[in-house]
Amino acid sequence: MAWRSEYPDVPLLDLPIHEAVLARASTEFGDLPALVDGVGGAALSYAELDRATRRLAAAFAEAGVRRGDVVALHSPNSVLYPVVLYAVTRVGAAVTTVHPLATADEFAAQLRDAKAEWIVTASALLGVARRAGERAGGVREVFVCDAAQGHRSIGDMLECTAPEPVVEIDPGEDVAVLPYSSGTTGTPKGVMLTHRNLATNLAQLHPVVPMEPGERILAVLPFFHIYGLTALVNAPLREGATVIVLPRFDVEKFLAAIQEHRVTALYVAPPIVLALAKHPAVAGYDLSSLRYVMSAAAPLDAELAQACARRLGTAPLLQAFGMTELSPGCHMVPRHARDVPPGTVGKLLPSTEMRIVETAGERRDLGVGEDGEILIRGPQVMKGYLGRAAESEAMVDAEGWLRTGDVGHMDADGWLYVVDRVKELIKYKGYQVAPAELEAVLLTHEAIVDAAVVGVHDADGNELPKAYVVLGPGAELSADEVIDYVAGRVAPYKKVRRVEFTDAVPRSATGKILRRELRAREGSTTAS
Ligand code: 4UW
Repeated sequence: MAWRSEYPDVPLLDLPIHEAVLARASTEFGDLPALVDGVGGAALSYAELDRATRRLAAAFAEAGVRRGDVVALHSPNSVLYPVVLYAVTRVGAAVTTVHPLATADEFAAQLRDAKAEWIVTASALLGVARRAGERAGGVREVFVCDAAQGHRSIGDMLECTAPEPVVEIDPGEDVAVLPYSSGTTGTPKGVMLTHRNLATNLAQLHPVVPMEPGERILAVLPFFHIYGLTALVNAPLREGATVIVLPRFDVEKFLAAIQEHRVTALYVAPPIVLALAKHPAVAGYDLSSLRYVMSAAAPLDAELAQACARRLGTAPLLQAFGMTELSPGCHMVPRHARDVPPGTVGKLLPSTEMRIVETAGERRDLGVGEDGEILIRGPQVMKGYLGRAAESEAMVDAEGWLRTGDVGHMDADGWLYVVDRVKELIKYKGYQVAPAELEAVLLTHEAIVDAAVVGVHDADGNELPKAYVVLGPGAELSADEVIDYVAGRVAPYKKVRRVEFTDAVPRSATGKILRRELRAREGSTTAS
C-alpha cells in the first residue's frame, strides 16, 4: 500500500537553484537584510546578495570554472558561504560541500571522488585544504573567503568587472550540490542533487512550514550538511527572511544571538534541544522573540522536546524527517497544526508518497500502525550517487522508491513515527558517521585483526560510535589506545567513543557483520 501526501501536489520547480532562491531578491526584498554575521554584525542585504553572486560568478568564469565542473566548498558557516554557493551554480558548476573539520585525507578522498578541480576555503583551514589538494591531484586553484598570501580572495573577486557568464542549465539533469553521505551502507558517496531536486523541495516545504519576510532565523547548524543548506540558506533566502549566521555552537553566544537579533525561529538537532532544555544559562536571556523551534537529523526524545518547549515558552517543538538523498525533506510537522501527537516526525510533504515494508523476508507492504522500513518516492529523490550505478540502484528501485534504512510506522491520522534504523549509519549529534570508514581505520592497526563499529546510546540518549575489537594473538592494547589511534586519523566528530574487546565479530555466512547482534549485546562498556 502506498500513501500519498494529503496536501495538494506542487508543480516541479524546473529552475536553477539560484533563480529559485533569488528570484525576488532584488525586485521585492531589496534592502531587507538577507544575511547577518551573528558575531561581527556585518550584514548583506538581498540586493547585495544577488549582486555579489553575479559578480563572483563572473570572477569564477574568468578564473576558468565551467559548467559541469565541481567546486569544493570548505568553510564554517559565514555570510559569504551562500554567495559562493550561488556563484558556483550560476556558472553551471556543482558545489561539493566539505566538513570544515575533515582531515586532509578525508578531504582528499572527497576531492578525488567528486573530481573537484577548485577549492574555496577559509584562511584558518588553508593548510588542510592545500594538503588535501596536493594528495588528491587535479586541483587547479584554491580560493580563500577571507585573505591569505598567494591565493585569490573571494572578497576581492566580488569587485570583478567582467561580464556575467551566460550559461544554459538543465535543472532536471545538472547537479547543483554534491554532498557526501554513506546512505545505508559503506563509505561516503557523492549524492547528486539536481537544481530541480533542491528547488522543488523548497516548494514542497513551503506550504507546511512557511517562512515570511521579517522572520529571523538563527543559523548555527552547518551549511555543509543538507539540513543547514536547505533550512537555513535556500528556504529562508527564498522567502525574504533574515539569516543570522553563527560559525559554531556555543551555548552563551547562541542565546545572546537570539536575544540581540530577536530571532523568531530555530532549526536545530537534538543535542541543541538538550542544551536548551537543561543548560542553566538559558534563564539569563530574553528568548521571548522565538515563535517556533524545529528539530531534525536524529531521533528526538518526546519528553525532552516537551521540556524544551516549556523552558523556552514556545509552542511544542516541531520535527522534520528526511535525508541527504531526499534533498532533504519528506516529512515535517506543519507549523500551524494543532493536536500534534508527541514524538511524531510529521506528515508527508506535498507530491510525496510513502510505503512501509517488512525489513526481512518478502518485504511485503505493511499497513497503518505496523513498523517496517520507510520507502519514499517523489521529486526530491536524488539523481543517484556519483559514479556508483550499483549503489544507486540498490538505494532507488526502478519505480523510483528510495530505501531510507529507517524503521517506523504511520498512525491512522497520517503521522509518522521513526523508531529504529536498519542501515549501518550512526548519527553523532546529527552528523553522519559511517561504521565502514571507522572499521577500515581500525584494521590498519597492526594489533587489530578484526573490528566492527555500531551506534550505542549514552544516558542523555545521544548516539555514539562503539568499536568491538578483536586483537591478534599475544597483542596488547588498551581501550584508550584504540580511541586515540582512531582519533588521530579521522575528523573529531567521527571518533570512536566506546571500545569493547571481543573474541570474534559476529558475521553472516557471507561475511557481513551482524550489527544487530552487537547492538543487542550492549552493556559491557570499558571506556568512554
Ligand atoms: N528522527 C529520527 C528524525 C530524523 C532522523 C533524520 O545526514 P542525513 O542524510 O540527513 C539529515 C536530514 C535532515 C533533515 C530532514 C528533513 C528536513 O526537512 C530537513 O531540513 C529541511 C533536514 O539528517 O541523515 C539522514 C538520517 O538521519 C536520521 C535518519 O536515520 C535519516 O535516514 N534522521 N531526521 N526527525 N531520525
